[in-house]
Amino acid sequence: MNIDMTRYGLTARFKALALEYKDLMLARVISQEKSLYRIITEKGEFCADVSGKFRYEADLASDFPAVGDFVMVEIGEYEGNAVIQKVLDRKSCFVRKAAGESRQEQVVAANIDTLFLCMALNNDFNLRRLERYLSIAWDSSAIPVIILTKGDLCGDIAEKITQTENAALGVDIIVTNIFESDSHKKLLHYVTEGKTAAFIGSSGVGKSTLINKLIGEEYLETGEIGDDGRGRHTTTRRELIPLANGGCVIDTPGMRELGMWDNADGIDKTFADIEEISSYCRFRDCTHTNEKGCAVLEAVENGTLSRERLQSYRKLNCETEYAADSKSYLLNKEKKFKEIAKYNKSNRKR
Ligand SMILES: Nc1nc2c(ncn2[C@@H]2O[C@H](COP(=O)(O)OP(=O)(O)OP(=O)(O)O)[C@@H](O)[C@H]2O)c(=O)[nH]1
Ligand SMILES: [Mg+2]
Ligand SMILES: [Zn+2]
Repeated sequence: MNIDMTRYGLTARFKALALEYKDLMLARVISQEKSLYRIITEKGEFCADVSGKFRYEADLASDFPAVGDFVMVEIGEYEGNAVIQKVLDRKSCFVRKAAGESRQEQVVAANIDTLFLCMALNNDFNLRRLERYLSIAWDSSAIPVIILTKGDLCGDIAEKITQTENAALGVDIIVTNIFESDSHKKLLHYVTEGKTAAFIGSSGVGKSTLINKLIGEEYLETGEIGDDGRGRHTTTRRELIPLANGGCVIDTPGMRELGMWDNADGIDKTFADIEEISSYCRFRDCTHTNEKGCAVLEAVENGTLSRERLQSYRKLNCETEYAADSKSYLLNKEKKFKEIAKYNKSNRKR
C-alpha cells in the first residue's frame, strides 16, 4: 500500500523535520481515544502507543502525541502495530486544561491551520464562553473562525451576528443551517489543500453533522438532542479525516469545560478594544477599577463599552493570573519528582 501523505496534510516543513530521524518512519496521528492512537503512514494505518522511553521522558500531558501531530514511529514486530518515538515540533496547537486533579494542559488538536469555533444559535449561544475559546485560540497559532450553527432555530440572526462581531473583533463569522443544502460549503474556503481545520465547541452544536456534510456521507455518528436541548456527547474520540478537496478536518468531542492558562497575549487580542481604550488611562498600570482618569471606566460611563464586556475581561484576567501561579507551582513540583526519580535510578545502577 502506498498512501499519499499530502492528503493527510504533510507539508515541506514536516518532511524536513523528519529527515533528522533516518531509521524511523514519518506518520500523522489520525485518532486518539484515551492512550490509544491510530496513525497513518505511507504504508497504511497502524495502532500505536508511545515507547517506554518516550513515556519516561515526557514531563507533561502536552508532551504526548495528540491528533494532528506528525510523529516518528517504528513499525513493530506485530503486524498493525507501531511505536511512537518522537513528536515533531508542532506548528500550532489548541490546548485546554485537562479534566481532573492535575490541571495540566491537554492538547486537543495539533498542527491545525483553522480553528472552527462552533456555537449554536439556540440556547447554546453564549458570548462569554466564545470569548474564552477565542483567547485560547489566539494562543494556538491557528486562525479562529466562528461558526454559528443551527441558523434555522434563530429568529434574529442579524442581531446575533452583530453581538458576535462585537465580542470577536476581526474574526470571520459563518452561519450554517443543515436544512440549507449549501451552507456548509462556506467552510471549504478555510480547509483547502494541505490545510487542517479542527472543530471545537459544546456537545450537540452540530460539529459532526457539518463534517459529514463536508465528507459527503454519514461517516461520523451524530446525536439526538436531549429534552433539555443539550447534546449527549455523541463523539467520544478526536479524529482526523481527509476531505476530497485535499484538506483535512478534525472532529472533537464536545467540551464540558475550558480552562485558562497563562495566555495573557490571547486575552489582549480578544479584548483589543479594551486594550486600546486603556492606552488613554492616566496611569500606565491602571487596573480600571476605581482610578482617577481611567479611560475604560469613562467608556463604560458614556456607553461606548459595555459593562458586561469589562466584567468578562476582568474575570478572564483573574483566572489567568491564578492559572499562571498554579502552573509554575505544578511544573516545579513535577520537575523535582522527576529529578529525584532519575537520581535514584542512576544510583541504583552503580
Ligand atoms: N435544527 C438543526 N439541527 C442541527 C443542525 N446541525 C446539526 N443539528 C442536529 O444537532 C444534533 C447534534 O449534532 P451533532 O453533529 O451530533 O453534534 P456534535 O457537535 O458533533 O456533538 P458532540 O459529538 O456530542 O460533541 C443532531 O441531532 C443534528 O441533526 C442545524 O443546522 N439545525
Ligand atoms: Mg460529534
Ligand atoms: Zn483604566
